[in-house]
Amino acid sequence: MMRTKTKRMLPLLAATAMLGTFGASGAALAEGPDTTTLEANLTQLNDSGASGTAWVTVEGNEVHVKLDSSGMLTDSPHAQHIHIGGKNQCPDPSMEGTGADGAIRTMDAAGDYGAVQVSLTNDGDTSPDSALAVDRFPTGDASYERTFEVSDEVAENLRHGDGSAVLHGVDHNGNGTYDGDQMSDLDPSLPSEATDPAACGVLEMGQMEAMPEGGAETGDGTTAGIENSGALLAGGGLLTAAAAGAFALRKRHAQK
Ligand SMILES: [Cu+2]
Repeated sequence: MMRTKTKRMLPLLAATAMLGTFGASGAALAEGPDTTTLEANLTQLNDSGASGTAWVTVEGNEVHVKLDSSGMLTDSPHAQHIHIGGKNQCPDPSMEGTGADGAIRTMDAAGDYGAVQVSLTNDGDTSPDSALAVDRFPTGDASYERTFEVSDEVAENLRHGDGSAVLHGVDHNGNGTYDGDQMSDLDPSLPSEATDPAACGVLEMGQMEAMPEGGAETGDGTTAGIENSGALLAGGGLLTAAAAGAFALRKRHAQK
């Protein structure tokens, strides 16, 4: 379990209050009385076939995220974020976007889900600066879990129930890789497929019981960042390689 010394020494009074709020199973997860829990059911955008579930807890500036996804393009990196702002909602999946054949591109839905406020990276920085740090995002379907710190503003937004979990990367033409002639509206060096939203779910105030068993066992982001720094360096060339591969396969797209 991820427990700090402070939590172990929780006064009996607080422990009793915790039991009252969450019941026995909630207390077993060592969440304090000031913990906000959120859950999002992610459904597909762009006919991606992707779906997922996100569980988020916020205590002070510490955020714990668990995010399971399925139906994502295999072996390809998927940027994943918490967007905050706009109407704090996901776009209508049938909205007409600026992408090929009306595909929804990331900025098309900014008025719905706002801007990237948290980058759900595997390691290192989680700020909007890492929104497209492709070498630090999961590939294919993922069972993601991490604990990290956010700014006061982001923590407050999440505590108010504002925010949406968004998964990116859609293989519109079904050829198994990110390609196509249209470039990303976030980074003109990437195909739009690499950044188009694949699934979105609004974070809603949830119940602690919804967190799967073992949910809090592996989320110590404070050491994960250090342990994985070697892997981070090793993965530095991945984005470039992936982009090169995508361009090399463009001709296959043209033959479609
Ligand atoms: Cu995003």
